[in-house]
Amino acid sequence: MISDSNAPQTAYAAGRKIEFPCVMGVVNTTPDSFSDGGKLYRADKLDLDQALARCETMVAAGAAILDIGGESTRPGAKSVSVQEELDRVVPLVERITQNVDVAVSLDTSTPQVILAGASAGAHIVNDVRALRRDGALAAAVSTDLAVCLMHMQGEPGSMQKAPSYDSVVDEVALFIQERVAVCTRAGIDIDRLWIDPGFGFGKTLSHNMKLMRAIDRFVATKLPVMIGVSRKSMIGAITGRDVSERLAGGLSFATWALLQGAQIIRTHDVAETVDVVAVVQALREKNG
Ligand code: PT1
Repeated sequence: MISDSNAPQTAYAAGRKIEFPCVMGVVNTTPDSFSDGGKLYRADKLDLDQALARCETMVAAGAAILDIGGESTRPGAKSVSVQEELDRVVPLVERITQNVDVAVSLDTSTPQVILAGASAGAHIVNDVRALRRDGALAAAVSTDLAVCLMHMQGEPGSMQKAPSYDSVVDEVALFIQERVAVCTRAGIDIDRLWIDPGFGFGKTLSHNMKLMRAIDRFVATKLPVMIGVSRKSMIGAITGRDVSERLAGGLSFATWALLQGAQIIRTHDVAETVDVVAVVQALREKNG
């Protein structure tokens, strides 16, 4: 029942050791995030002090990684200019790496953000487009960042209009396998690669549930598996809850994913998810 996988228990990201399983805290620098849009804004500008305070709270709560995003990728989100994304992400990454002991992830598809973020001390690039944007692969190759390759069908603006698969698990697994091959051929060491089935990215509830039931198949690749379901509409579709009331649903999915061997849980609710990780790890202790 509790999978005894030999999936990796640690990874190195830009020289920083990360122990699995772990929690990645979501830090949105966008004014239009689906769950906490604009809370870090004052007079239409990202408040860096307030953003850093949010980061420190998440690290105190046990986040091993902070995911810094300057482009909303929720369903229907609008794209941003490169300059706007740079302005939102890079100063905050600098502040974090200079002040907080935590791994920093760039939630971006933009080559300029990958390069500037790496220079600012980031450790991971988390790309919902799996380095398919022009120049992104070359940018990642030129750094020593770990790379999370996520599956998405379509683009955020339209991806939920008509998601369609013959076999969603096979197709997502094949896509990830192909992107892993592209990355390793381009010179990214396999030890730098993480994978994510991309919950809610061009998927119906049924697609999401099929993927969730098959997490062990992604774990079997031996690459660290990341799961992001925090506050998403798939929880709302099951529980009937509004976005502010989806904590228990998200923790339930996190528990399931961890028991299947998932390594990284991406969440807005760090303290609660850290407790879930602790309980699952306690269940795994054979001598306890
Ligand atoms: C994710 C993820 C992400 N999710 C990774 N990065 C988002 N690696 C941003 C909804 O249905 O799962 N993995 N970066 C946020 N995206 C969404 C998607 C937010 C769907 C909300 C929904 O409500």
